[in-house]
Amino acid sequence: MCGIVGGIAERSITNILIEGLKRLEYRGYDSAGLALINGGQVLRERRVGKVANLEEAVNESHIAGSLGIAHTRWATHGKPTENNAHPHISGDVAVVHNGIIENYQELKDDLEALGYVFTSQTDTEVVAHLVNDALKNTPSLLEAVRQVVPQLKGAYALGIVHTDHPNELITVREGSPLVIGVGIGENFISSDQLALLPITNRFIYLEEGDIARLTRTSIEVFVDGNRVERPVKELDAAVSNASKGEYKHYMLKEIYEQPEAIQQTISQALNGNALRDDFLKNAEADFSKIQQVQIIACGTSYHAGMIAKYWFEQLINVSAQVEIASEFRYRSPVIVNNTLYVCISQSGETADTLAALRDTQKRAAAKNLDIATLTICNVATSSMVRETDHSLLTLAGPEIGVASTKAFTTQLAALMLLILKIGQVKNTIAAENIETITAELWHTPKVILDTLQNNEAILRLSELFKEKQHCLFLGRGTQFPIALEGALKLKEISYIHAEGYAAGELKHGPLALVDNDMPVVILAPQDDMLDKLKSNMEEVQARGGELFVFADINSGVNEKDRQHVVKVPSISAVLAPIVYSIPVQLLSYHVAVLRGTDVDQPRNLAKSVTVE
Ligand code: HGA
Repeated sequence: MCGIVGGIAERSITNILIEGLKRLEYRGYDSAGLALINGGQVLRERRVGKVANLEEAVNESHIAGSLGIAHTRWATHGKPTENNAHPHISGDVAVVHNGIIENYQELKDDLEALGYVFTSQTDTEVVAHLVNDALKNTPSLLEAVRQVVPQLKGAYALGIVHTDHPNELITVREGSPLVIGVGIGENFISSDQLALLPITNRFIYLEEGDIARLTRTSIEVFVDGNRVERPVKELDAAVSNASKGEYKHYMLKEIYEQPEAIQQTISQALNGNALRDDFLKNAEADFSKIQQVQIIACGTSYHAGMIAKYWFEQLINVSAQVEIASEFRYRSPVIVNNTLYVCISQSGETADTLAALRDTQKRAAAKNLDIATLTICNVATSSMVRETDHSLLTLAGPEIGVASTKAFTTQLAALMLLILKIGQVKNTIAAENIETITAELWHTPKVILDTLQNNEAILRLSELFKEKQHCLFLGRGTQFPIALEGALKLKEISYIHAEGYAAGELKHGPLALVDNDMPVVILAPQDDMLDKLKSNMEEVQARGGELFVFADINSGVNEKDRQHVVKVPSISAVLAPIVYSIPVQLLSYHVAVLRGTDVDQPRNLAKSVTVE
């Protein structure tokens, strides 16, 4: 998604802006630009493609300035061209924008009637012209922005500067993330604090509807024209720890970080083989009341939610539903009393999930319903954490690769902890079952480490995949969502068309696709469904399909003609989905590397999906 960086300082901030944009590259983007205010002029450079292209242009033009805004664009309105790249300028105003102005066409028609000429196809450009126009009525840039904001429909974060206002940077947060980085004699804005970590660890997290005015030495935040105080929070040093180290890609590093990440996640909740007394203590009253659970999530997080549905019902006898947030938010769902709504999102900013949450809260309030909300995410300071009653952090550390790996497996670990806690509060799980599962959770990092030993074997299998056009992933029970996740990973980073299916569904359609050229990946842990799964494998082989099986060492599934087997260390059936995520991640990773794709920043995708 688009990234914004801006700042006002005593020194030239050109390099800070470029460095900030580079740190936002993980979000995915198609073009980049920056504008600096210097000597009563807007100095602007924009380039299609990587931030490196912009950096080259800036190095050539030597533009400098102590006030400026910069942007990485992920196009929603208008192609990824230089003209559509931000910042957009109208007169002496320059604007960067993250989000969508939904009523831009109407506003554009009005502005054109007033004589404003548009040089891009973006929705963003209307903001620049509107601010320019509002400045006819007021000398104050802040006031002009305040007049424009009520005219904008949609979700947006903005950074705005003006040549005649060299001592201020105006920013707006309305539905898209934005933080202020607090410095000494300098202040900054960004859509992700990660961009500003080299300069500060002190942040103000703006709230929806906030407009802020930054000078070199002050930060004023306004809501409806009134000054409000927003606390400055100091960030944990651990958050700043994001570099590739010895690994070729962030994704590979993050795959290998999973044992530690899971250990971190479970350590916050467990004391030996018991849940800590203080774990989700404040949620106990809510948990005792709830009758059912509704999980809302997108993409990989949705797959984590699907697995949790099996677990909720099988382990603690609590009914659970899971739905894709972009559907849930628009289908007028019936909000049910005594339901726990669980949002799952790596960033805690996923636009659809956040909107579904807000819509649920609104509907519940309108009917006076008693519901509880809980977030599972990786960012303690995120909007979702702030806006739900309870939260559970995945403690995976920053995840930079667009294809989620450690965020997914730590979500699974966190969901299991949540389920055990709810079961304990509601007394629907026996104490010895909690003990058994927690003991297995502690053991999971070691099993993942052993599973990672298969890296070379999986690399060899990837060679057989690299020329393929299509692929099927099959699993049963909690391996069905892993099949979906495996297919998603392969699609995302290798661009091979892949489908995940519940293996029992094979004969209801997808079997028609199977031929000599169709690789079929099978997830075969040691569980009650293994024999049924073996029959599904026979069905594939009988039609000439080539099997790639990730199978428990004791499963009795062995190599044979057109059946490749990677043996996975034993793990309890219940936690097997966590472990079987690893081979599908490695397979996708190696296939993508062999195909020469941009593994960490696959085409057309963004890390944290903060627009619809
Ligand atoms: N709508 C704007 C900004 C897009 C954006 O925020 N993407 O994440 C544009 O298309 O330029």
